[in-house]
Amino acid sequence: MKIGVVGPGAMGGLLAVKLARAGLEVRVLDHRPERAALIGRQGIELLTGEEEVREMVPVTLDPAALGDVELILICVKAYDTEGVARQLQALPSGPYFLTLQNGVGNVELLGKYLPPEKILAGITSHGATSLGPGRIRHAGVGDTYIGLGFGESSEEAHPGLRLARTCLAAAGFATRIVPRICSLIWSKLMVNVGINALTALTGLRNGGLLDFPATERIMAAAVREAVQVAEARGIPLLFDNPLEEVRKVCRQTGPNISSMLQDVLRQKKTEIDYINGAIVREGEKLGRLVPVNSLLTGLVQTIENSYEQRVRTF
Ligand code: KPL
Repeated sequence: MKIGVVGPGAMGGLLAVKLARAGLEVRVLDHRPERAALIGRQGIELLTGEEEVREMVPVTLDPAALGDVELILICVKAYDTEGVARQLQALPSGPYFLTLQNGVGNVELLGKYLPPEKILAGITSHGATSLGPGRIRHAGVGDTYIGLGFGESSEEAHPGLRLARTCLAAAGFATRIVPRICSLIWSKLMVNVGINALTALTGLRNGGLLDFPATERIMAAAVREAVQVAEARGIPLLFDNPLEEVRKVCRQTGPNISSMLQDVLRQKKTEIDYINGAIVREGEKLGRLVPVNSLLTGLVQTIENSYEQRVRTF
């Protein structure tokens, strides 16, 4: 089976290695020439506990090289989704596309350019940390859920969902097909709303957020606003108590450096606009004030736009 992986960052790199080791024919598409050249020379190194493996995977900068794959895993940051979708729209083979990205809005962006019936979406709680270009730590095993990007289906018989589940299972990602992926994407959004911006602003690891009453209060307020927006939109969440779920993830991933804090530490753009920023946009559409999410969004946006100007020492 031929599989494309777009974006060999933490999650994409992890999946590329796992799929290749399971015997699937993997092709990786990158947009960063230096990283692609490095991976082409050295492969991708994956650290799991004490174990270290290196897998040579073909990497390309040319989307046309994915012309004959059956499934493409979209693993880029949310702000690159639209560019990738535009590049992939010309592929002749009509593959399925599966997004496993953070945040909301990715399915809709893919749907602007790619056939909606070919778009699959999912969430995973596998943890992956980028240790540098082509070097990834598998930081934790978790559940993975997939469903149709558009519409609802519990169809175990859906060929795209079955194909995606088979591939992910081969990679060691135990995967369940669910009828309404939108609920899951929003449920994961609650976790990211409660953790990512706060860790990026405070520099704390996920677990550290629970050590301080002030961060706990802000987390509770941000999640409350997000839950109200989900309710107003009629999106049922998986958890009876979303804040307790966020706290649970903080405990379970205590030593983890959230993806947004990793971005800020590397002075990169973050996914704030697709996480807390998405709550702000949805709140505006509904005529609801979400002041805590607005504040968190504004502060992280300021950081990501001012790396050059920031005072480090004096
Ligand atoms: O998804 C994550 C992220 O860092 O983006 C969490 C669940 C917060 C784990 O760190």
